[in-house]
Amino acid sequence: MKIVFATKNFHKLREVNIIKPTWIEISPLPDDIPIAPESGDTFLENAVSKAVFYSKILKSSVVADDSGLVIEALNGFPGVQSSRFMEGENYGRKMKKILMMMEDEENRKAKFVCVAVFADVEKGMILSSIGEVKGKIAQEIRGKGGFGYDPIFIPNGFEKTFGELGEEVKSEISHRKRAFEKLFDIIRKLEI
Ligand code: ITT
Repeated sequence: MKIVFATKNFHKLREVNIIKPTWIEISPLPDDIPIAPESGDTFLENAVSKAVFYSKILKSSVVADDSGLVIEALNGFPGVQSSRFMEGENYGRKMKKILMMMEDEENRKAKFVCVAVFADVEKGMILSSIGEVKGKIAQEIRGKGGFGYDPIFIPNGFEKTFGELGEEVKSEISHRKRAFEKLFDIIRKLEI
């Protein structure tokens, strides 16, 4: 089955290509396509918005992902704002800022959340699935692997950050793996 992964983030595309089962063929968005609106307050609203927007334009089956880092002591921040927080700045600066905000904080609990959505406007279908990985915020930036906030996130059961653990471990336990595994399973069972 052919599905377009509606993302402008090539790291996500790479990760989903590792996660996906062999019966699914993922293709990227064409380069010259407009950017979908992302004005919702929730991961679900934004993921649905992206998937429906691109399925309508491309007239095909599309998956999209809206995801982010949710920090308990910061009331869920940066959450759905993960990408837009300090927009234009690099992730080194964004992570430093988060570590400063967490400086005297003993509660370092955090999780990565991913909502994966399948949409096919012509078939009138939307399916969604959520995946989470719980962990904590490190005391400093560690590792060069992954992307985004990976170098400050330590998943439960490990001492290293996602930035240090590398894509083999991340692709087994990540929020994205959990969300897309369930989503692909539903798609298979429904025989779309
Ligand atoms: P698309 O909307 O085009 O898919 P995006 O990067 O803007 O790309 P989001 O709006 O879903 O995607 O924002 C997700 C942000 O959350 C992402 O840019 C990272 O900052 C963070 N994030 C999500 N998943 C992550 C992961 O696996 N590792 C590190 N950071 C992650």
